[in-house]
Amino acid sequence: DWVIPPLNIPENSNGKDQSKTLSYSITGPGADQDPLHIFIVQKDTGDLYVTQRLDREKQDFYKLLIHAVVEDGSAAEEPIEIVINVIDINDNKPVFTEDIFAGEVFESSPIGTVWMIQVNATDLDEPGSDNSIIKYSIQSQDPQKPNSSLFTINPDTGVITVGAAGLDSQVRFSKK
Ligand SMILES: [Ca+2]
Ligand SMILES: [Ca+2]
Repeated sequence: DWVIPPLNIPENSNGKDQSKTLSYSITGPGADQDPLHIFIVQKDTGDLYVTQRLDREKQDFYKLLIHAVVEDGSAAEEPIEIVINVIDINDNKPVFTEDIFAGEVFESSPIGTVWMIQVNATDLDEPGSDNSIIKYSIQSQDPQKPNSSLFTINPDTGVITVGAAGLDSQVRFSKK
């Protein structure tokens, strides 16, 4: 959505100017500069088109200048600057910063013991938006002895704690 400033037509205009054909063009990154031709404008109508899928994670806004020129070559109006914001959608999954987070915990550790492990993931979607909120949970535990939920993970911080008694050996923990 954008607002185009009003066009100025002098009073007492006999209308001759209005019969001239305007020719529209756009300049700037995304048009005639790298990345080329993401936006094109229809020369005679001024309709602006996007030619490909936009990726906010590559470029989150474009600033273009729209020029309107009378076809005899004289400038009709000052160029208009428009800013096109690319709205984020949730198209990136969180990715763990490590393939394996490994740690050690003493056997017989009491419930609530903070294991010296905090898993961490990042998400490329817009920071601070709902699209990049990360919640951690444990999907599975191997082996499932002496019970299947020896550990708990803080969904917000990724800190893993001992969630049940009965640790009797060194365990290894992966992202799965
Ligand atoms: Ca996301
Ligand atoms: Ca996104």
